[in-house]
Amino acid sequence: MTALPAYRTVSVRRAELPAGRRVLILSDIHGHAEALKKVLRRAAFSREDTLVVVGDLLEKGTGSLAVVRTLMELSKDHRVYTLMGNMDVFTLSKLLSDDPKQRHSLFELAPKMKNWWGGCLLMEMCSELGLPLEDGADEAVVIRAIRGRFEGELSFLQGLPTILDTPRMTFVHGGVPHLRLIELSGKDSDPYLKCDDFLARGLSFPKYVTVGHWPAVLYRDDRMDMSPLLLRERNILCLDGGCGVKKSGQLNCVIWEDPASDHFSFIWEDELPRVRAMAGQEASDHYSYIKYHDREVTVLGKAGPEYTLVSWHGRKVRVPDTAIDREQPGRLNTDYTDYVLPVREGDVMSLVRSFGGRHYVRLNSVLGWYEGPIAPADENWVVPERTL
Ligand SMILES: [Mn+2]
Repeated sequence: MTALPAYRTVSVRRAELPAGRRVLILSDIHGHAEALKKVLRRAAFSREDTLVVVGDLLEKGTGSLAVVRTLMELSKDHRVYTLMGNMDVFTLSKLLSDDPKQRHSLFELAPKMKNWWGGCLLMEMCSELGLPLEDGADEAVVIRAIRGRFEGELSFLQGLPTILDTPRMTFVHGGVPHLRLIELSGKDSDPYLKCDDFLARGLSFPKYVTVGHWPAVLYRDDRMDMSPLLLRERNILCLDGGCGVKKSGQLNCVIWEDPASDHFSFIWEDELPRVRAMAGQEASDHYSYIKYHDREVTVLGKAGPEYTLVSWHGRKVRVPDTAIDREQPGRLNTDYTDYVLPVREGDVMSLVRSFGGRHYVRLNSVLGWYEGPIAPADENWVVPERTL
C-alpha cells in the first residue's frame, strides 16, 4: 500500500481567535462564487473580522475557480482560515493522480457534472486553457497543462488543513468522533470530511464543534428549513444550507459575535431571483415532506398542467411533473414538499421555479409554495440577520 499524499491525511491547525472580533463561518460554497461575494458584502466582512470556511469550495456550481481565487486573495490580507472538504479532496486527488485511470474518471464525470450542475472545475480549467473537453482532448496533455497553469490554485487547495482548533470551537467539514485531535492527526482524512449524518452519532462535546457537509435541512422532520442548526446541549453547530447540492439551497453565514460569547446569528445568500409577494396567504395545515432517502411514490395520474398526483405512504401529494424521476417513475428525483408557506404581502422570497402559475420559493430559509402573484423584489432589500 502506498502512503496517502499529505493533503489526504488529517492535519490540525491551531489558532487563537481575537477577542471582541466577529467570526464569520461559512461552509459548502460549492462553486457559488456570486453567493460567496454577496454574503461577504452583506456581512460587511473586513480586516477586523475572522473568516472560517469549513470546506467544500469546489463543484456543484459553475464558479469553483472563482471561489478558490476569492479565498486566496482574501487570505493575503484578512484573517481567513479555509479548511478542506470531501469534494475538494475528491477532485484534487484525481487532478493530481499519477494513475491515468483515476484522472480519466474525472473526464468521464465532466458531462454528468455539466448536466447536473452546469459545469465542474475540470471544465472551468479547460475553458481557461482554451482546451474544450468536447473535442475529445488528450487527457495527459490537458492534465499537464492544468498542473502548469493552475499551480497556485492547486497548491492552495493542497495546503488546506482538515481541522481548525480554537480554544472554544473546533471546525471540521464532516465531523470528529472526539476532541483528542492528536490521535486523528496523520490518519486518512476521509471519515472526518465525509461524516454523513453526523448528528445521528449522538455525540456531544465539551466545546463547540462546527461542521458543514450534511445539509441541516436533512436533520429536520417538520419543514424544509435550510437555516443553521445549533444544538446547545451537545455543542454542535451544523451550518450547511444546501448550497449547490440543492437548487433551492442557500449559503449560510454564521456570525459569532465574539469568540468569548455564546451569541450566534446568521444571514444567507443564494443565486436565485428574488421576488416580492403581492398578496398574503395562509399556511397549509397538512402537507408532506418527502426526503431523499424515502422518495418512493406511486403515480396516480395527471393533476392539471405541469403537475402529477402521486401517492406517498398512503397520502396524496401533488408534485410538478419534473420532480418525477424519468428513469424510475416510481420515485421522485429530489426532496420535495407541498407545504404552502405562510406569506404576508410584501415578503421577499427566493424563487426556485414556477409551475403552472404557482411558485416554489424559499422564504425565511423555509422552502414551500406561494400561490399568489409575484413582482421583482426591491434591489435594496437585504437578507435579515437572525439569532440562532
Ligand atoms: Mn461535503
